[in-house]
Amino acid sequence: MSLNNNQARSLALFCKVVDNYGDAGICWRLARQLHHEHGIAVTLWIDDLQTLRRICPDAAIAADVQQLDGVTVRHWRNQDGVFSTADIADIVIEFFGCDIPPGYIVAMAECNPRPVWLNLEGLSAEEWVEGCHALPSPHPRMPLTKYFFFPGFTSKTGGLLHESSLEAQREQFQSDQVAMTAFLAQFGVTPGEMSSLKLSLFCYPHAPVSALFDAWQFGDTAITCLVPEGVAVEAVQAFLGAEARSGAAQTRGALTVRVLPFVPQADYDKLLWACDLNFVRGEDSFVRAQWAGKPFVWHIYPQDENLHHKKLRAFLQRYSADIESLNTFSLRWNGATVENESDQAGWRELWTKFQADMPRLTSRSNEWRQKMLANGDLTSNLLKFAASIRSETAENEV
Ligand code: TRH
Repeated sequence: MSLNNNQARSLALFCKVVDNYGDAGICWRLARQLHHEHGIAVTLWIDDLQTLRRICPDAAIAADVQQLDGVTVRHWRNQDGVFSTADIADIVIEFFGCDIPPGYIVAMAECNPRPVWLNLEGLSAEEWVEGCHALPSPHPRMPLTKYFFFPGFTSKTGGLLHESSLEAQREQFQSDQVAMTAFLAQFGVTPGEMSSLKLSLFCYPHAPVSALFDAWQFGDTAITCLVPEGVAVEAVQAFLGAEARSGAAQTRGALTVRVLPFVPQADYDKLLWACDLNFVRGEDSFVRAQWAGKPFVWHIYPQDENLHHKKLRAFLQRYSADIESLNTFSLRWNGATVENESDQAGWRELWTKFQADMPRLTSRSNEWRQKMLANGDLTSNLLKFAASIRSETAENEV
């Protein structure tokens, strides 16, 4: 942990939860890392404490201000017009372009030196991201400049969130069969299921889960599919013939489906590490799957006019241009058209090809992880960028 003169000491992170868990999940992860690894005093302003509580069970849902794991968490409601320069952090981040309170911006403009103001954007593998990363956007009226900070997959972007101890924790867990078995056993996974092909499933409701369940059920590989509560509810209920409550399980043919509780964030990593294949979605679980060293399939967050299909293709182009089985499977999983696929293969065929490529996909996952690690982690990259803006500002003021 090192603090030089241009290193910020405080940071405010504003998070509006649009839907689901990713907004809270990413901000909570970033806030903790800023504090634990860089000694920054972090205030997380978040408008939805219920959602935060799903991923961080210690969060109180009725507290205006609370200390959680070293982070000050403030319930962001309508606290406008109540800010003075003393309230302003050295770095101010608006997550996914959420509008921070106008009164806070006015107080930012009155600070000397002014804070570094960043808009932390969503993750995309598209090429334009490199050109937009770190671009300044001067405020139309006030003496303030906001900078765009993009996560990404190349050294010309902000990189991906990755805690410094993650590699060691994963390696230790994955080399400890007893720990992995005990972890899964707490969810009711039996010794027989332990030796089957273990999958975790996290996707949006429109994924063709029932069709894939059919392929697995009538296939010849024993499969255990672990589904957190609330995920793919219709398909899971249809398979179980019962409510998709945590603890429910059913075996039909070669497939066992088991419903897990929605686990705290740190345990979600362990779930990814313990499974042989992970289905992930959105942004944060997608990134965590990339660190897990296991094959994964991404269900991307849907956008208007199928913009997400473009983003999915951009990722696949970077990740697996040469692995057709994964590309076809992923495109079909996301409802995107597959070029050159004359007759639409059924899920049984898609799965057979995918499964045959699993060793190759495992190697790809490990190569990719090394490549991503070489870009540096997002939190350190963000602080380096903020320090460069602070030193520029200081020079201009001399
Ligand atoms: O939940 P998501 O779909 O979240 C988001 C939001 O929809 C957001 O608006 C959108 O912008 C973004 O996706 C792209 O998927 P994501 O990003 O994977 O976030 C899930 C979080 O929940 C992640 O931090 C992991 C965590 N999680 C747990 O802590 N326990 C669990 O059991 C599971 C399944 C997930």
